[in-house]
Amino acid sequence: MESYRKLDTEGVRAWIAADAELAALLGALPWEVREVSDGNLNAVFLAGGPAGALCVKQALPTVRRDESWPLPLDRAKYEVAWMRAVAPHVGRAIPRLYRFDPSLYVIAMEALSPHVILRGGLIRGIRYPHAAVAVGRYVAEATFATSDLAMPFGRRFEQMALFARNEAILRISVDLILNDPYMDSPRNRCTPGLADIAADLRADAPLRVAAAGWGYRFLTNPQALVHGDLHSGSVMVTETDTRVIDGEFAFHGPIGFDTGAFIGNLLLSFFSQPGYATAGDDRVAYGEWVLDQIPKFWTAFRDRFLELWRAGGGGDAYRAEVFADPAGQAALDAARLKFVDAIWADTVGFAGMKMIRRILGYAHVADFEDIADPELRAACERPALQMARWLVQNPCGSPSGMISGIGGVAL
Ligand code: SR1
Ligand code: MG
Repeated sequence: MESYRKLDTEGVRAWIAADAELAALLGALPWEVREVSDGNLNAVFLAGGPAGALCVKQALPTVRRDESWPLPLDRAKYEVAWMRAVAPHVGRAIPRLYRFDPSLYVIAMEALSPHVILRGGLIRGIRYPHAAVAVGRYVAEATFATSDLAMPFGRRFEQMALFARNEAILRISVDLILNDPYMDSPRNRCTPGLADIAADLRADAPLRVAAAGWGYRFLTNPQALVHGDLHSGSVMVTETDTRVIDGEFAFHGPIGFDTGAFIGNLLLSFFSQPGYATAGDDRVAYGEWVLDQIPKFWTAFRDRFLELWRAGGGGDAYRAEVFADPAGQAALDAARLKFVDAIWADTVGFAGMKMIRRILGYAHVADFEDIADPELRAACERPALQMARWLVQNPCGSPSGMISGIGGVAL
């Protein structure tokens, strides 16, 4: 901590120059370094030279937009641990890690260019034909490999213990997702036109019990190493390439927490679309395209997860030797299908939880925040909240059932 200092663009330039390998990646001077910080927590810079580019990310000692909220710097260490844990299993689905500096809490990684943040593309109404499938495959590969289906329990328990020490960051999820939205917390805020529905939701005891159930599941079901913050701001895309970034919230938790985060954020995007309607484009067709990504994402996740499991795991759960006979194999396959059905149920519940926290809690999403007219914003957020309340309490059905459920929400 003593040697820590916040880097500015000059500091980043000097930090790279002091590392011959990183400097060689950029090539001869001059280098362009610019700050592109966008998320809630970290400073991010892009450095480019004649030979290549780098992304340099530094953990800040407070929430980036709220310096009164301190945060431990060592969350960068857990992001690096996440990258190292999943990289062997997910191919190029995450950026390549080049360096971690544990004194400045700086990570140097592959610069993704010309990628943009998926959330920004969804706000602008751009179609990314491969993104949902790529993210679905990413979740399947990362979580299968770090579950008891693929990892011997000794290694998994060690990994679980490592990520469990990222306590301050997990505390953010526990507070901001699982609890704050369901009570009066000074951190909560919402669009003024939603005060009635916010009060109604906080008075809804069955909803609060259902939400607490998802909180309990988050805390007590360490199925695999999950990303922990897999919203559309944690995905970078081009038309043909998709990468998952920002694993600092990773922990061993329910797989449905990741699948639910992604689907919940697709739903938020869908409900925000009327906020971007123009005379020439009512955004209805685009909204339908966004909804179509839900079954694509889920099917890609489910198929890849089952494919990996059927190919053999190597973990201590559901060991192949126990099911070598034909009856055993048939029973095991039925168990696999039940297993992914249970992940779907978690997906539905956590999708709802993620939606509620982004409308009534501390950290909102640009999908809604960029709608300047508060009345129009409230009109978009209201049905999203209604849908989310339903999802939290009805964790069943199928992706197509989820989409037809939108018809039951007053749009
Ligand atoms: C105080 S941080 C709030 C949120 O930012 C991160 O991106 C996570 O989503 C976290 O919950
Ligand atoms: Mg993030």
